[in-house]
Amino acid sequence: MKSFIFAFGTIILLMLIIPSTALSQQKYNPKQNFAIIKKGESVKQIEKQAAHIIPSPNQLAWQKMEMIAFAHFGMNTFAGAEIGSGEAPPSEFNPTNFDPDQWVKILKSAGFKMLILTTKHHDGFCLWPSKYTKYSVKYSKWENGKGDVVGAVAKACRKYGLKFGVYCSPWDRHEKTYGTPQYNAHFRNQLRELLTNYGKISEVWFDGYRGPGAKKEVYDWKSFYKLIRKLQPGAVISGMGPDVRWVGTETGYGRNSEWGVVPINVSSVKGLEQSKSEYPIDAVFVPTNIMGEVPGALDKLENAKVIKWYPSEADVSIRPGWFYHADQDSKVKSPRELVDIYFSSVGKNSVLLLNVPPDKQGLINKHDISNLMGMRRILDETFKTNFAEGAKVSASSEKKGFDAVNIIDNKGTSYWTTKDGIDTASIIFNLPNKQTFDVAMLQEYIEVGQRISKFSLQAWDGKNWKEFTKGTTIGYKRLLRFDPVETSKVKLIIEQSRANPTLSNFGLFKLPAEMTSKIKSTEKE
Ligand code: FUL
Repeated sequence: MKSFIFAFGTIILLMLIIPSTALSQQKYNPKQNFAIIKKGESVKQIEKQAAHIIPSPNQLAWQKMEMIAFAHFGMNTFAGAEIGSGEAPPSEFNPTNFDPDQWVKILKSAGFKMLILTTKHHDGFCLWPSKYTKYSVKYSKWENGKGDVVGAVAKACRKYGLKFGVYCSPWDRHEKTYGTPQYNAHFRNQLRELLTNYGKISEVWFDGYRGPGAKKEVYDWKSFYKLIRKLQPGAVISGMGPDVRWVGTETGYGRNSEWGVVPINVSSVKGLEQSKSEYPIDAVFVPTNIMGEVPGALDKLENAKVIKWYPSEADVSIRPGWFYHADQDSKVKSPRELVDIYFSSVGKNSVLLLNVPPDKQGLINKHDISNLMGMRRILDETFKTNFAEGAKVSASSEKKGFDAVNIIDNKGTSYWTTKDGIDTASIIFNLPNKQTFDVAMLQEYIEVGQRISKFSLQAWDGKNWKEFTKGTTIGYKRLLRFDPVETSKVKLIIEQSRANPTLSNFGLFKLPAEMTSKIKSTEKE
């Protein structure tokens, strides 16, 4: 009995002393990644449920990358096409100076954390010597048919510490079985090669595009997902996959209100309810393009059958086309345009997927390099000093162990939140000195869900608080730009939140002069 009391006492003691942050590091349960909306549930209940849906570990790691590079490279690079017919002869593929180390070194120094390569675009030409087709690098002149672009790029990524992802187009204009039930097996065979022979793959990108007049093919998505989970359990499946959603434009510009949790289409709610799989969504997921305004808005959740953590990725090309064309060398997006895209994607709770297409030599072109480096320089300059660092922070409500000071401790692992049941708050940052800034950064602790839906920022002018910017959602990261503010005291007011709000990071920064001259209205907020 004594030992029982001792053991019981020890458990209670441990429960008291284990910091509550450790609770959030409990093992992830896939059921926390989605919710089934039951008939008769009130808006309030749905809102609370949505606020407690969390990202999977893969989704979280992916979100934290912030910037991913895309490389559209293939037959189109040589044929001068965007969507090849699948008839260009393999001999046309012949980069004269192919050097993926150059790509990776540049992309890494520009700030990208992963590179996704178009291993096969719509024309069906494979950048690896696939056993299942004669339309590949193996039948080209390049390296006498002994070369493997996928292998070389994967190797370069590993060498310089970049993650590697694969784009493999389901729509295949060359493959004869396309449009018949046999195609699914063919596609799986090709996927299996990609997922087995090239080390760790961190993202598999499924394009939903199929051109006008194309043959119809009923893709067996479920079987593709199953294969990926088995061979590459660390990969997120994007686009037509259940882990990462396409933001809905190809401009790199995300929405002002972007939620991690949105409605999804499923083939069977019952199937989902009863699933014991580690990936319950996969078997019922119906891929759909999610476009239009605020897909995670409450009225949309209310009418949904299933809602899920399904974060957005904003893809865009640095050039007008996805593939390299010499006549677009003068149309490469400028550093300032790229920075604007960064603020409008990463700064709006999306991950940026920027396409930098290698040229006919097999190199990233000098025009692209120069503008990428220009973008990096502006971003480094902007974020080099956080004026909120060292501030005294006080919050209107603070849960024990989740103090307001956590917001500026520069650790992504700690966060502030309010006492239970309190969904609004104000936080005052007393800056060490009077400062001038025109950028604010806010980050929620999305490990426990996304909650904040309305906030504003005010500055103390010596007599009164004056609002200088406001917003709706925050999510993983929200960046706001505004006219310069000079103050030593800033107040953040969280006006609405779906549950107790959290913040893991806050920053105030100043844009360099080259970004603020003749600022366009779209470049504010
Ligand atoms: C689209 C494709 O049709 C484009 O060629 C490009 O690959 C882009 C990323 O996705 O749907």
